[in-house]
Parts: sequence; C-alpha cells; structure tokens
Amino acid sequence: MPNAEIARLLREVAELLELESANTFRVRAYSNAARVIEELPEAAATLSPERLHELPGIGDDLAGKIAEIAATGSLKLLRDLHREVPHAAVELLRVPGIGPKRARTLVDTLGIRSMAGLARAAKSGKLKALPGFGAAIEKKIISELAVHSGEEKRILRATAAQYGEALLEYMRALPGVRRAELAGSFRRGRETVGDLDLLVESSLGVEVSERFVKYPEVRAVLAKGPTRASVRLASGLQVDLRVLPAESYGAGLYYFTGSKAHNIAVRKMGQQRGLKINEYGVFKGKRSIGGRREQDVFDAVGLPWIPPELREDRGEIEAAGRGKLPKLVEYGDMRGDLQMHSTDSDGRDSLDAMAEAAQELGYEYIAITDHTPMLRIVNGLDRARFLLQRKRVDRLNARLRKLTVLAGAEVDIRADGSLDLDDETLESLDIVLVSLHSKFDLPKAGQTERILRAIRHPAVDIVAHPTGRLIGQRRGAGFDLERVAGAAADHGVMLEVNAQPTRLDLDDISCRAAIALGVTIAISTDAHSRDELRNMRWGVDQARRGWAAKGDVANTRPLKALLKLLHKGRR
Ligand code: DGT
Ligand code: CA
Ligand code: CA
Ligand code: ZN
Repeated sequence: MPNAEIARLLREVAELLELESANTFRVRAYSNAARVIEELPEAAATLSPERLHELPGIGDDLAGKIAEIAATGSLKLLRDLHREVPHAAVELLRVPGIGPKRARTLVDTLGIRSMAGLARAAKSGKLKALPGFGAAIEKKIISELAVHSGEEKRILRATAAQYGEALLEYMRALPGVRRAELAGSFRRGRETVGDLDLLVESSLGVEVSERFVKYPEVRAVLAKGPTRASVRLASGLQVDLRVLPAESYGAGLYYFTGSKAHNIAVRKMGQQRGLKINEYGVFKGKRSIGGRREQDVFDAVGLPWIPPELREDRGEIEAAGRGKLPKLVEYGDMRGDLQMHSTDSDGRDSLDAMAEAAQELGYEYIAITDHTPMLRIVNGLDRARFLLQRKRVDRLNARLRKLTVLAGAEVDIRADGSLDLDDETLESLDIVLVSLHSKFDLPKAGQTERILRAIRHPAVDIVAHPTGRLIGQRRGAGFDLERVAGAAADHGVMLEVNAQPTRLDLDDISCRAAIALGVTIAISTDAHSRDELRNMRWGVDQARRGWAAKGDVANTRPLKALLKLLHKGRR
C-alpha cells in the first residue's frame, strides 16, 4: 500500500473529525500524521510498530491506526465517522471560504448535498442570511465555484507517482511480465495527471489483466478484455492497462506516451513517407518494419529520439528535425538546493538537520532561506535574528567537510514592491530570495510593477515561486511574464522553478519563455523538513518540460561558479 493511500485515509479522518467539531488537537494529530506518512521515504506499511513510534507526532493510537490500514486496507474509525457525518459536507470543505462550521450549516439548514446544490443556493442569494455567512462570503463562494467548475479532477504528479510505483511493483511480481512502465502524461512529466496509463510487456494472455483487476486497491472495474483493462482505485484515480507483445512494445510505449497532438503530427510525417504508424508498430503496407523499440518510430520519420517531456507538439518536432533539441537537465546534474526553511521560521527540522540531510543527498551546497518579519504566522526573522543565524551558519560551515551552507532569506515582497528587510541586512546575506505571499489579485499592471521593483533591488538574487499559484487551489499572481523575465535577465536575477508538488512554479510554458529571454533558472525544493529535500525530482521534471538544459540551471554549477551569479559575486 503506497504512503499516499495511507495519508489519504488519515486526512479523511481529520476532515470528518473537524466536521464533528472534535478536539482540535485530535484533528491536527491526524492531519500531521497524514503529512508525515506522505513524505516518508520508505513504505509506512512495512514499518515495525517501534519504527512507526519514532516518527514525529505518531503515538500508540496513530501507530495502531496505520498498522490497521496497512493490514486491512481500511479503518474502522473512518467507517464509523462516515455513518455519522454527511458525506456532502466533506466535499463542501474543498471550497475555499467554507470551513467545518459553515459546511455543517449548509448541510443542516439548507440540506445541500452537492457542489451543484451549493452553486444554486449561492446564486439565489440564500447563503448570505445564514448564521456565520454574510454577503462577502457568498460572493467569495460564487467566484471560487466559478474558478473550479468545469475543471476536471486531476491528481498531483507526486501523488500519482506513489500510486503508480506501487502498482508497477505489483504487476512486475507476476512471472511472465517482462516490463511494466507508466506512459501518458505521467511519463511526459506533467504536473498533474488525469489518469495513469500502464503498459505491460508480456506474452501471457488474459492473466495480466486478471491480476490487474485484482489489485487490492481497485474499487471498480470499468472495462476488462484480454489485452486491456481500466479500473478506478479507492482514491478515485483511474488506471488504464495495455498489454503488448515484445515486437509492439516500443510502438505502444510511444503511442500511449502521447501527447495526442504530438502523435498526430508524427503520424502525418509517416503518412507522407507511405508508412502507417500505430500502437502496434510501423507498417509499410501490411509488413511491419519496426515496433520493438520506441526509437523505431522516430527512425521511420527520420528524427532523433525526443524526450517524453517535450512531446507536446510545441515545436519539438521541428527542433528535432534541425538537430536543435536541448540536452535537458537531469536530476543527477543538481549540485545544491537554493531554498529551504529551518525551525528558525516555519521549518520542522533544525539548520543542522537540514545540512546533514543535504550532505546525505550528495549536495555541494544549500541555502537556508527563512522567512522575514511580515510573515508573522511563520515566525519570520528580523535583522537581529538573521545576524544570529549567520553566526550559526558560519560555525556550521567550519564543521562541515563536504557541504557549504549559504546564509539566505526568503524576503517578502510588499504590495508596493519594497522588500521586508533593511538594505544592510540584505547586503550581509550570501543569497537573497524574494517572493509574493499576499495580494495575488492585484491588477496586472500593478503586479508587474511590484515584481519589477523587487528585481531592480541590487541585493536580490532569485525570485522564488514567482506566481505564488497552488495547483488546483490558487491561481497565483497575474503579471507580464515577458517584462519580468526581461528585467530578470538584465539584472542577473534568477527565476525559480519551485519543486514543491503543489507549486511547480514557474510552470513549464513560463520556464521555457523565461529561458528564451535569457533568464537563468534555479530549481529549489523550498523544503520545510529534511524529507522534503527529496522533492527536487519534481522540479527537475517541470524544468525539463520547460526545455531547460543543464546550463540554464544555476544550481547545476559548482559552488564557485554559482557564487559568481549571486549579488555578492556580481560586483
Ligand atoms: P491525462 O490522462 O489527461 O493526464 O493525459 P494523457 O496524455 O495521459 O491522455 P490519455 O490518458 O487520455 O491518453 C494517453 C495517451 O494515449 C495520449 O497521451 C496519447 C494516446 N492517445 C489517446 N487517445 C488517442 C487518440 O485518439 N489518438 C492518438 N494518436 N493518440 C491517443
Ligand atoms: Ca493518462
Ligand atoms: Ca488514459
Ligand atoms: Zn514562500
């Protein structure tokens, strides 16, 4: 059972407890446990009770619950809660502006049972009169519903990876399965997936799809045939299976990797050469001339292999034809991580623990970038505390052998574009990140000016998570990317591709546009715990989709070369 599934069940308990107005500590214990399990590098289902106990915030009760999920796939507490709390209320909680109290009110007084029901009630003005609501809340709910309606349910890449990897392991355990891989948008590195597409190479017949539909997490079988099947997992994620023989595997992998637009363009090139390309192979008349390897498809149309991340029909076919494909950055190229938090602000691990974890990952350098005073809720540091932290960083560096820690900050950009830290302190830091944490909805012109002003400050090195979007939750700031990237390039300021699974900000298209304008990218995890340092791979995937080569990414450089890019080295 993947950690994501255990985490999902624990989070559901927390939500239902919240709706029951249970003790806040109890609610928080479950949501914390969900987070801890989700981030765990090893499979929680395989841990001994003693090891579970060692995890932060997991006591007897929670360890028992986790063991129960691992053993039975579900939880009695959750079944009981589902009997007590109306399910509709859980769904309503997902709307920003609706907390547990309001969700209960909507269900109890108006009998609302669905999102559609909520939308109707809001539009007919029934919400503002309810206790604890009001006109402003009603308006907010209407606009939130408008943002999210029509949006298909897509699952975050990092979550899909956990489900996908567990399923791959299960399928690979069947003797006769020679290869199993995820294709589709997942293989293309997309930040979210609509469903997973699982490809299996096997000469077995129906045994493969029979094993697939017996996967313990399958809740519904949507289709089942000898070489294909579709299921829905308990989490709601759909998985499509295709079984292919060795002679078609490469062509099938190519076809089901997509994107559809890319496939169609390549198939057309094949047609012009009198070839038919489909999921079974490349054909001249009735005769197969390839299909065993993915490269067979590219060979047929005279192209070099194109990395899956670029297969979107956004110019990659022309670039490949002219031999101008970028050599994309790889995870192994990363030499450091330039954004993370410690317990000094809102991180969960100490400065020393973060450094130790980074050393274990084999990094040459990291930047500690805690928050500034304006972000009071996260215990932002003021000048005095930054100076103290610097002393601790110096002592730490004297002790460390392989790793260099840069003393930095993630400085809040105020609404007028000024920075939330005095110039002298900014100057004293090795690295300065700036970012938006409020006022995401300023008009475009004002938002652009705000960021430009921050970029022009001589101490600034990186604009972190530039738009502030949260995937599926918050749209983020709207600004003129071309002007911002142009100014960043002129001032030697980098733009970040934030590797947190819910951020991945800049996104792929913006990353590519920024690089084309001469911007250097930094890929950073923004880790708030040692385990989150492992999120780097999601940022690398996003940057690859943004056509980033190793040379476009600052933290692929050795420390000395990196330092030359920073404000201190620029002068
Ligand atoms: P998703 O699931 O929405 O995140 O996106 P994909 O790209 O994984 O789309 P999906 O699961 O519908 O299909 C997987 C791949 O199969 C897709 O990327 C290309 C291929 N495919 C599906 N339908 C067609 C089609 O009608 N024509 C062609 N040429 N390819 C298709
Ligand atoms: Ca898919
Ligand atoms: Ca699919
Ligand atoms: Zn931030």
